[in-house]
Amino acid sequence: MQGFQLLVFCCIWLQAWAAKDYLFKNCDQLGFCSRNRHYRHQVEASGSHIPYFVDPQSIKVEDKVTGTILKKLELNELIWLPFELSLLKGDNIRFKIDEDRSDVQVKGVNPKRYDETAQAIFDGPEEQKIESLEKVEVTKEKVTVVYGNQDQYKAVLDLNQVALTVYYNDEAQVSFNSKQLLNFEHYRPQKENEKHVHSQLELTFDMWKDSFEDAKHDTRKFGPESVAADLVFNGFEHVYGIPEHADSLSLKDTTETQWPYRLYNVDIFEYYAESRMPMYGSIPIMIASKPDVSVGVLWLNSADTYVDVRKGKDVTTHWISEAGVLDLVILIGEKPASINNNLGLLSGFVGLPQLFALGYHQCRWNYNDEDDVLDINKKFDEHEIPYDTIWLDVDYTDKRQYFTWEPDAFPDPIRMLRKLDHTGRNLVILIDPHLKLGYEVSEYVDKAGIGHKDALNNTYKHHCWPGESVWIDSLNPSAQGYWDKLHEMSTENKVLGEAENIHFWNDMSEPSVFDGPETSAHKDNLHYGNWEHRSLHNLVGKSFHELTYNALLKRYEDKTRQRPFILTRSYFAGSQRTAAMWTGDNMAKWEYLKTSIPMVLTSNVVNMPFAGADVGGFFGDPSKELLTRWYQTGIWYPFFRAHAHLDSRRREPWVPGEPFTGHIKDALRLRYALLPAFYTAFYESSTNGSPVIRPLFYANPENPDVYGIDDQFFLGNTGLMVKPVTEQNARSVQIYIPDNEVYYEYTNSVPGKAIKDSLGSVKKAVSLGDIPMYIKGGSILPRKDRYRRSSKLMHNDPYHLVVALDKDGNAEGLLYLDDEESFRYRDGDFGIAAFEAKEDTISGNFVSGNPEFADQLEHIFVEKITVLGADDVTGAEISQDGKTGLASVKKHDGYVEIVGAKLRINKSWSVKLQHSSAHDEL
Ligand code: NBV
Repeated sequence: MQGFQLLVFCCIWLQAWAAKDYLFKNCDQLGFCSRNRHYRHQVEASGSHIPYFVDPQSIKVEDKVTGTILKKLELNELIWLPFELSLLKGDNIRFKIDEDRSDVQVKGVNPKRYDETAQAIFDGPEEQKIESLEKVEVTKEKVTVVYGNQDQYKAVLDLNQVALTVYYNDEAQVSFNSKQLLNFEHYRPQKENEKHVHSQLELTFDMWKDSFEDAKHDTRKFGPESVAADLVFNGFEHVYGIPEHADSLSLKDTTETQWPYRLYNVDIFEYYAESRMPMYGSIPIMIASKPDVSVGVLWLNSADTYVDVRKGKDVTTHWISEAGVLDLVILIGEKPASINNNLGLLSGFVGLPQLFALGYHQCRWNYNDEDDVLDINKKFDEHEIPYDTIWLDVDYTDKRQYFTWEPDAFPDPIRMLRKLDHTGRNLVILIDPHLKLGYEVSEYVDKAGIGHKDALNNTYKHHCWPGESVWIDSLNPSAQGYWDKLHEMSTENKVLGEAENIHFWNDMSEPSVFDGPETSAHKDNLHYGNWEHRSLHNLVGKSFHELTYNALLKRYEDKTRQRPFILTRSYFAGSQRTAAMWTGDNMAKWEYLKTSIPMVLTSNVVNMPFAGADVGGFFGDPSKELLTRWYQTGIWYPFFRAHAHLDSRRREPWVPGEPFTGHIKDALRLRYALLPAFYTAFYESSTNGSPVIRPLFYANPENPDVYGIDDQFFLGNTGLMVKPVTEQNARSVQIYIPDNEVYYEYTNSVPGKAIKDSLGSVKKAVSLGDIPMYIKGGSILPRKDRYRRSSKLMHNDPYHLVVALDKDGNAEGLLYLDDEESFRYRDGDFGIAAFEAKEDTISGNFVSGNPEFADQLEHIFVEKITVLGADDVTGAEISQDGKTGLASVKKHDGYVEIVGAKLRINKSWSVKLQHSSAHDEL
């Protein structure tokens, strides 16, 4: 479909989708959600609940505690639910409840409850995550488990209530089922349903069918099978996480609304800027923090899930999943960052991206042909604007058949790639999981039986972009070999050839099915292992980008060993290991610019830091002011890409003209100057999970006023605090200074004075060119200031250190270095430069995993040091390699610049500051 035809199709499609709420089920419309909410209301009103208790005789203590929970039905019949209480790496406690379904048989479907979500989330074999429990005490009433190197943790399972309370330093922090909302809908034959239901407490709504319009053919072979429970965060005022939602960072009270936070990956068309409706990805992780304790909950379930949040003196949450086992991990630590570290020990940390992936990405739907691509590429240079990657959306393909090129528009893609490479640039192309019927790739998938299957086990055929399509089942191990072949690096591969600068965008992988219920796959579809789609829906997108990732590892194996770059729209917990995400189809409106910040922060606090939003807004045409402000905000997204819908006008940085283009160019150059800081923040995140951009409560958990702030943040550990302008016609902004440390003005990275009487809110006047920035005393920020066409060309450029002295004249900072593209850093080819300012001396120390790698950095220097808070400095004495010398000092109001020094990054060096008085004495 081309040109006019495409336009007509899109208009019809747009109209059809204009009002879309009716397409998505709210809690009242979903059997499992409304049944559990009803149950909660009944429990709260009557004080009674379905009896669940642990059979004390069943308890066994080995590496973990195992036993049986008994659920008592109205007629006193008992249902047996095996449970496990175990300790996982990082002092994380896990509680899992399953159901013995060995007697259940449903033709063609795996009868077990799906229990492979944990393995999909964990970054290694599940067994290797388990630590042996050592201090366990069992009485008739309870099981007590003490753990942690100082016995600082205690988990107590009350056997009569099946309530689990986790203590830290003797204070109860998180409780499971203390409100008695545990509800485990066990298997029962439909005709016996009545005797399985507590008539006073339970609703039978949609147990055996789905009455929602486009889901009414759902076969629901197992009937009701939801799992639900309450989790109380004791003494916490705010909770965060459970993306993806277009909402505030601190989660809202949902108990009186139709929309608890819903986790169900869908292609949500024209989403609202503020909503608890489901979106493209989901990460079932919630975190909370108070001055001396932070906690987290990881809900190991990939089915359709709702979370109700009630805020009060504690935060009470009610988690409800449609199917699967009830499985969760409770994490506790002192600081919010310790929760990120503990999560990472289970699900892995963000994969360290190639440096180019942190540069600027230029995308639109579509760049039309090779000339268009090369023209855009050239214009960046003409305007002296740095950029790294140009993107091709769906229409680069021949009739939307992935793994083909439109032959007239892209007659020689390898030639085009070579030309891009010549300027250090890359290309990203889109590959989706739906494969148009009637061409080689879809035919292979169909015949080999590696596609999604419908409820009758036939290849699933439905509609998406290209028309009728099949979907590759990325959960089927046999799909990998075929995907590897399609991505192979070889001259025989006519599509991708041996190009080294081509990367991938996996879109529509929720999966998006135009004629499917809620725009997605039918819940009774089958995947490899005969698992119903309903139980694993939320991890399908992750399995798809992992399929691509594994194929790319093989593609690069012999030649470049480069780290794959993949952007995915759909994701799940664990996606951080192999892909970046973006927030999908936003709109060119101010409220979407604003909401992008809490959305990206939320992703960061749940260990998925490589996140961004379409700069400029996907649908519509931004005003020049909005576009400028969006670039000034977008440079802080860890993943920084501009993108636009097919119908929107061209809006590359030079299009709006002056003064807008100038401001956009300044913002882009600032992002490039800060690449060393971003790269170091990613390195840190890849080793300890700390967010790349982080909310204020990470640095100041002691200050209760920072917990609700989500329009201001820090970049990694750099001390750089930013408040992008997101209001139309803004003349001023309110900045919140979170503590009594000294903060220096650093707007647009122009050094300035310390803010007086810092703590609290300060008003700052802004103009269109301003990006309000501050740097906290005690920090050292590494930058590279030379303009280059792309990040690749900056590799050997010198550094500029910005030293912001704290009240005592001290500061510290880090810089991570490696080849910026390959996995060789894992063999020791990396270095860390640690910088310090103390007692009037600034110093650098370098450690490397490999002396040969260190030697390769021989020609990389620190050429400039800016010192904020030291305006009386008059001289600087340099020591390096046993030699000393003097550097020039330029004095400014409030800061000094030390220039002309060539300090080797791979060696130790120091710069002694001389003050006017000291100078006089000399
Ligand atoms: O491939 C076209 C678009 C893409 O530009 C966008 O970024 C994705 O989120 N894609 C969705 C398909 C549907 C667009 C209405």
